[in-house]
Amino acid sequence: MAWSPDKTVVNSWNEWDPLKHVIVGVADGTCIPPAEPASDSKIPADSDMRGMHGPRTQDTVDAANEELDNFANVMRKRGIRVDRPTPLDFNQVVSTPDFEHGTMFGCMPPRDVILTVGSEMLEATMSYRSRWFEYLCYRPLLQQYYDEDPKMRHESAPKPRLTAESYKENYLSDDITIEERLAMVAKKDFVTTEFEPLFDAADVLRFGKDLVVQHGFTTNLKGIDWITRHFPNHRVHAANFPGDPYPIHIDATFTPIRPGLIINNPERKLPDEQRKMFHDNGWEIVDSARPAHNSPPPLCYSSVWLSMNVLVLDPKTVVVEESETFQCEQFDKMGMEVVPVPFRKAYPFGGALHCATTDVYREGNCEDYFPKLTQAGMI
Ligand code: DAV
Repeated sequence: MAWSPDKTVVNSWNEWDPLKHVIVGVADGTCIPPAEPASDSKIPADSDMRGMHGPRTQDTVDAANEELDNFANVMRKRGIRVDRPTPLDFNQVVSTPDFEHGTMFGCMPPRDVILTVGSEMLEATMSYRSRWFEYLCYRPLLQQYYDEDPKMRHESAPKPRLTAESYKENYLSDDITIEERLAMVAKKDFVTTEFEPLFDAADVLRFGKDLVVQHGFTTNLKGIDWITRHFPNHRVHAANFPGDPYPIHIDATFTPIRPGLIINNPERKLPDEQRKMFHDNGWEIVDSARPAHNSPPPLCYSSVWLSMNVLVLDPKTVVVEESETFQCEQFDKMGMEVVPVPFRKAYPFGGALHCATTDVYREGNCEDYFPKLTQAGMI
């Protein structure tokens, strides 16, 4: 049966099949939360984010919303249904029986929170105290999809306690060198402990029957184990990118473009031994183009590699930030139609085009793109 925009169907198995229905975040009320155990190790010591907290200024919110609205409209003009979350008052204390934290964050990056696998939309545990209640912004939409699509599965991963037991004490001091930091990351020594399952949805990439999950600052091994048990019909693979000093989310590091083709951040290469699964099954992993900028915009959590945080609309079409000329050029040479949109003013609110979206419906079914693979696990 053909998909139509008036009928809600939740279905998305990968990162590239033709996109028909998507959620795009909003910037309203976004706060910079105060420091917490999970965040300090992820913000470089020389970042302008250090010591900052509180609501972002209205002029920056308006500028980000203008770019988010334009992005949504570009997709609507292409026939894609776009829904938006409902922001909360983020400038309020987050309080559970286990902890209290100064403010919430925002709801610009739905990709971090909601993982769509087939007909299921799963609320991730998250790993920051400030983001504990962020799923509430998506509840109106998820409840609507649940009511409208009898096959939709609305799931929520166990909410973590996020007490001191979930974080290593004094994990990093600011005076360690970048080499020391890289050595720790290469040893998979991350800020979170293995006390309880933790994962952000943006650490997961969907390849049909296979899910590739980054083990890093925002997802621990227990989180990957939880995902593995939760999706018994999938093969779940843990991946690491040792060159990344701040391994938070996989989507500025490893970006599948279409079956058989992935761009990989040249500073965060997938180690040789983890490439086997791709090479054995005819996948090509190419270095992504360099970012066009030397630094992220002011008060931005992410690195310049948001250049490769693109949204694939179908295997021949990709939305790219318009000033990322090298990335646009690389896709152009690959024979893709490049849809440029301005987005740098939205970056500080939670990332780029992949971060700012989450799939509701892509055409296609659950395929096996790695037929020679016999076993899941560490790739
Ligand atoms: O390179 O800063 C950003 C990922 C956002 N979801 C980076 C990772």
